[in-house]
Amino acid sequence: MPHLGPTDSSRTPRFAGPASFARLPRLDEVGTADIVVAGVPFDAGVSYRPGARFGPAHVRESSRLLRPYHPALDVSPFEVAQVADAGDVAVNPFNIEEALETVEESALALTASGARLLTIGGDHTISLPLLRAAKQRHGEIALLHFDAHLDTWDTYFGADYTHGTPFRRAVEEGLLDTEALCHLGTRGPLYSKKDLEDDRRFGFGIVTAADIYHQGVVEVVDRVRQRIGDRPLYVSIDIDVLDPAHAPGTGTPEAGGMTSRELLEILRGLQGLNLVGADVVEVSPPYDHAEITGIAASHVAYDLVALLALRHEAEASIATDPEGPPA
Ligand SMILES: [Mn+2]
Repeated sequence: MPHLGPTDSSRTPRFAGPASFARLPRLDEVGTADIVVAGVPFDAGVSYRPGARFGPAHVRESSRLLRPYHPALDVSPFEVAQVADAGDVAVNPFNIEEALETVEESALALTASGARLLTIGGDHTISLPLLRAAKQRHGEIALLHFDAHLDTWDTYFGADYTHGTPFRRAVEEGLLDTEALCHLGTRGPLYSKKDLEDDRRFGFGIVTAADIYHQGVVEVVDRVRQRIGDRPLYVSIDIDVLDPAHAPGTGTPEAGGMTSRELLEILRGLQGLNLVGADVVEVSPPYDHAEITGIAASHVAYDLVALLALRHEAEASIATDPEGPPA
């Protein structure tokens, strides 16, 4: 059975009709999918600018121009896998802990069939329940965390669950494989040097935005691949990892970030790794201009879907042919 792909843009113009991600079918139109895209419109965990609750709708609207063939990865992700948009998880905007439970339960339900999940946030708080679900499915998880910030702080105003604390909680809860953790793109001022010491103690390696500039994408990809190996990998992308010139519409912007080209090239370098799930978070449309941030986020999400589809295709071909895919 061929997979149901996006709406045909030669018959229905791209700007017409409802905005699902990449104009893909809804999950209820296809029943089950190999890759599920879901939104989590939640921003009750932010410390500065709000607005990420409108992120999923904005990224979908900004994804109308995505086309079905990915030339850099040589894959038609919507052909090799059934990809579908599951809509938004309805989370409580007034109770963070209840919201986290809802996200975890939804992630488990959406992956019960074996589907891989790409989540569009929402603020970064949501990565914690997504990692809890991923741990239950795959065991301890390797993490590549693209962000201007460490997000391993302890508390804000006494609150444990915020968009600046998810990865400290994740380490404390034993969700992560502490041999295979890396931040990429960090920069900007910290509270004190202790922030870095704590972070190192949790097991994180750091590739700063300056490292990416000085070493270049190829060397960075090489370092990262050695660290991750074939462990089950989760990729979490805070859109503020991009310079504000490439992503103005976000909650806590910092100068001196990577370009969208650098981010996409690093992602393409992850081809073949055992990617089990991913998120793109912190898109805040009220601060966006001309869809700059939305377009960056939609392309980043498309590359993640392509990586998930390639992994799905490789595993499906091993399942049907024990000799494995042709080299
Ligand atoms: Mn973050």
